[in-house]
Amino acid sequence: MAIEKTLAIIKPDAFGRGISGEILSRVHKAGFKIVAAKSLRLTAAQAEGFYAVHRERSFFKELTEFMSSGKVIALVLEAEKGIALWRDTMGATDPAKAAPGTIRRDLGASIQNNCTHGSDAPETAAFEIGYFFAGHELV
Ligand code: FUP
Repeated sequence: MAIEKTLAIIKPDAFGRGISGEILSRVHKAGFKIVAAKSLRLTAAQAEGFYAVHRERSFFKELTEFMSSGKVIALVLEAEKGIALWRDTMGATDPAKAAPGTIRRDLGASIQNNCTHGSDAPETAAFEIGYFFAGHELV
């Protein structure tokens, strides 16, 4: 058994379009336990810190402006092989390339406005969960 926690974000495009409930429904249907959840609006600096690994990428400014443009819901999800399971539930980064039935394919509008975020490895999950949640919020 490899029960893993992963950090998911319902991004500003999805929150603003009122489809957070649809996404949470898919979280449950995929078999996740929601360990923690909070709604917040990131500052520009907080978005830049979260995506620091992408600092040199051409889309960094646009991405961090978008991620600080409105409220998000940050979630800690837990399941067997939860990191890969959430990546599979979301689908590929670009909704046009995502598999049918995935969140990004069904609900995403563009590579930037792709509805959700998910950690891509155990190390990034640990960093990203700690970025949004204190230890006492995860018990
Ligand atoms: P993912 O792990 O699927 O979220 O994708 P990446 O870590 O590669 O990219 C992080 C975010 O940057 C994506 F969710 C959307 C944004 N992005 C762009 O806006 N343009 C690109 O060309 C690639 C990524």
